[in-house]
Amino acid sequence: MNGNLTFTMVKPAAVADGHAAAILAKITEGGFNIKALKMTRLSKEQAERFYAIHSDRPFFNSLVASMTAGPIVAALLEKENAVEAFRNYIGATNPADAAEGTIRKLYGKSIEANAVHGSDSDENARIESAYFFSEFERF
Ligand code: FUP
Repeated sequence: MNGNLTFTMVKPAAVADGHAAAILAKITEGGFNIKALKMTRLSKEQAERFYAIHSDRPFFNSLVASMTAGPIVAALLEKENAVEAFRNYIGATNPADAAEGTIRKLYGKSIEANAVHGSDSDENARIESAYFFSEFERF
């Protein structure tokens, strides 16, 4: 059975462009309940660990630089079948390919500055949210 939690980050470019509040509003309009929320900034080490699966890819250094360029907004989200529902809601990785009305289509600027992260599995949702939130910060 699929879980009911997923993890998201509003990425630095979208925060810098002033879209954090609009993106959070869109997330709640989509029926995702915010269980934890934090504005923070990733260190280089944190970003490298977060995207470690991509460490051999040519875009890795650029991705880490973009993810550490400014503050992010991290959130733990709840909805039935949360991981799949949220990935559908944000749209394709490349905003150019994302469906109309999705968060990445609305607020993404490039494949790297694609507005938001969304966990790709229940296990990663647990691991990623644990990076940012203690059990006392989840409501
Ligand atoms: P997603 O699960 O949709 O976030 O996409 P991926 O796990 O495939 O990509 C992880 C991150 O790498 C995304 F933020 C986008 C970025 N990326 C690039 O910057 N260049 C690429 O060619 C592919 C992905």
